[in-house]
Amino acid sequence: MTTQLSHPKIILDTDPGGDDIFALLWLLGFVKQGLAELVAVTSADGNVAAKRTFSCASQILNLTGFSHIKVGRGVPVKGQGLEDAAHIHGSDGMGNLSHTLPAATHTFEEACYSDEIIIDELNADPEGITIIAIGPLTNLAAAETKSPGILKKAKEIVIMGGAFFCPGNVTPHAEFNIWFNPEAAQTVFDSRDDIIVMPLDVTRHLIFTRDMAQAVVSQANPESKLAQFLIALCEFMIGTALGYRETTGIPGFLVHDAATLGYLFYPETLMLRRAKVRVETKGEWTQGQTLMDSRLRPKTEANAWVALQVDEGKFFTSFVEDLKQLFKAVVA
Ligand SMILES: [Ca+2]
Repeated sequence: MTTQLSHPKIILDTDPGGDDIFALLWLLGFVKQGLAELVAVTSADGNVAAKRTFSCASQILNLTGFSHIKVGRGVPVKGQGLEDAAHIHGSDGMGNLSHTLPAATHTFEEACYSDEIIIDELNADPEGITIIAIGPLTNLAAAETKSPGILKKAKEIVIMGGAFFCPGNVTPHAEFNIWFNPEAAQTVFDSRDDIIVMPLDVTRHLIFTRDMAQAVVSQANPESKLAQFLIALCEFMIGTALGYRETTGIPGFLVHDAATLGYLFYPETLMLRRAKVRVETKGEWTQGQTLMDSRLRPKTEANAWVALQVDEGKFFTSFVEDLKQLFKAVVA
């Protein structure tokens, strides 16, 4: 495990998604403060279809003054036909709010595929780039399949995915990102021995509330599109989270994907366990389940560090304060 406390160069692989948007905004806040560099956003098929996640990423970059950052188009998932998560995130992945924002400036049809961007960037800067993957792992697996060994060239790979000692969120046993493409997830876990994992075990404690949203926009121009968007997206996500009883009745929603950035910038908020992670790719009832051996025996061939505890108070103190800085700086 390499802890990066200064200026990481990041590829964000994402399937926006309400919580993806919060993670992207947090990351852009670090970039704005000169604490990180965003090399590319590689969009992925997942919460909604690839074309929508692409334009969502483009719209958020455009809104925040980062339209120069390249966006990759998601690699199609084999055997498509899985249920997406539009019922949680809205049919546009943005709480049905995409029409309130400036249009996308990147063109899906002309964009490079996400796996090509990952391969090219890792080859151009071996050991220099951290991949934050907060969607199904289709793009990363496609890169590894096309160019075996390529994922080892990343400085670090941090993913949001899996559920180890708690229920899943898409089936009783599986978390959405892993369940959506279990073979891809297994490919990524096989690619190196130090994958950093933020599973539901920690992200189910990360409840973002209305009060936090109000704090984030408190010093921003209240008329700005960004401030209004954040408040409206928060309301939409709270509505669906309560409907699905994800927050045990607390009016808030889970910012699963933001856990990855918590790890990178505030590692003291998390406790990680060394583990051999396996993905169920053949289960009748357990497809996409993530497993680790918890027996008190010597472990061999560990492939991951899995977060199992989070100090959510400390986590949100930093999350809200950093977002405030971004919202103060962006006037759009
Ligand atoms: Ca996501």
